Amino acid sequence: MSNNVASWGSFIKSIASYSGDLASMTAPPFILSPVSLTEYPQFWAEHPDIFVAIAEEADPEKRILLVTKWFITTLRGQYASRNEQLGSEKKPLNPFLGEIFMGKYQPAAGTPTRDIGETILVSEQVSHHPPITAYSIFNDKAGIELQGFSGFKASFSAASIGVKQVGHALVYIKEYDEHYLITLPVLHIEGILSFAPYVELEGHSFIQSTSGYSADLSYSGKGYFSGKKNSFKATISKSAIKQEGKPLYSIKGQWTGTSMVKNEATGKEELFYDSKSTPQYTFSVKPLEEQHEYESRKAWLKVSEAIKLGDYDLISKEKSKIENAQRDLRKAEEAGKPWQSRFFVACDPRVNNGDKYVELSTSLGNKPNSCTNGAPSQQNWRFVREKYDKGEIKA
Ligand code: 0T9
Repeated sequence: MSNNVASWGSFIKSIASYSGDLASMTAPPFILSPVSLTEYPQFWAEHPDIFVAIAEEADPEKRILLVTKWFITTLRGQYASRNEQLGSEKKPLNPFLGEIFMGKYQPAAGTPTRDIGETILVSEQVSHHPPITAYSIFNDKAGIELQGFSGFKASFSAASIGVKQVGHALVYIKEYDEHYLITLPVLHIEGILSFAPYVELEGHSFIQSTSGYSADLSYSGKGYFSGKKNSFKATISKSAIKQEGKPLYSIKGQWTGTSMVKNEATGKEELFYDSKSTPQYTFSVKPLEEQHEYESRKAWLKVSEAIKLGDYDLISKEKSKIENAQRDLRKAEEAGKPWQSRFFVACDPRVNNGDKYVELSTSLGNKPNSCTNGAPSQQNWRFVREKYDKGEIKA
């Protein structure tokens, strides 16, 4: 541990004097995770049954409630799972350009579940500087699709790291030809001085639907409105823009615990979501020998093993191999064709990101999934389903 403490100290110092790319920063081995950031989109559908239930609901007012509930179910995995399972937040592997992670959600063995068909995840690193991961999760049986992209910008203060997320997520429901735009909350990392970093959410995020309904979510941690960590409040309203007057529903609780929903018209209150209710699904990827060399777990295998051994020299050695191969690829591309995403296209951003309201109908047009107008842009990515269907690499 004394070694760790020493390297943690210099790590903290390097954070304080930091100017550059957090993802590529060197951290002491005990804080390194053997998991790449391309894997993180899997948290978007840890509960595929709750995800597909959105498309099965005929009433748009209930659908916005279901979208909000599903969104809340994704937070624990995204932001608290490292802390809960490993004792602290961990620094993920910084994905290389073109890295892929894909798989399927399966009912856990022995759990009686209804047949919801296949839910598939396709995730790809579409940019290395800055790091951006694009993803899609779809279930054809239910006719529902999620797509989005994710990057982040970090800032530093004495005792914490602030992280502003870049990107957004879009849900599409085929039967109702309906879109939901989801913005991502700001987060910060606490516990740095006590060697146990963990994530807390702050500020607002929004869900806005072409049906006209919207949700306004706000987050706080210990010492704020509820005094409990991982707290949130949400209001659901019928208007798309800034919510005025009384909301239809209000929700409050902890995204790592339970939350309650109140019908503002009747005053009736009931359980909204209990995150500790047994997870029924597991995420599964193909066996390593069937994976493409760009698939995350295969590509990072040796680095991951070195991290698990805590062998710093081996970690650097194996990481360098990947980095050098990438450098050679980029060099070769300078002369010829630039690298192109396998499953996504860069396109003109028509969505404002950040914690502000976005008029979905005007900013996205009628076809948020089409990517026809505007020049390619690194700031917005769209999933191209045909590229997956016609491609060789399958989940
Ligand atoms: C998208 C999510 C994102 C990725 C992570 C900031 C962070 C990398 C990005 C934003 C997911 O949908 C949600 C959750 C957690 C975010 C990570 C938390 C974190 O600390 C890392 C950064 C790069 C670090 O690893 C910094 C080192 C830290 C563990 C020690 C101080």
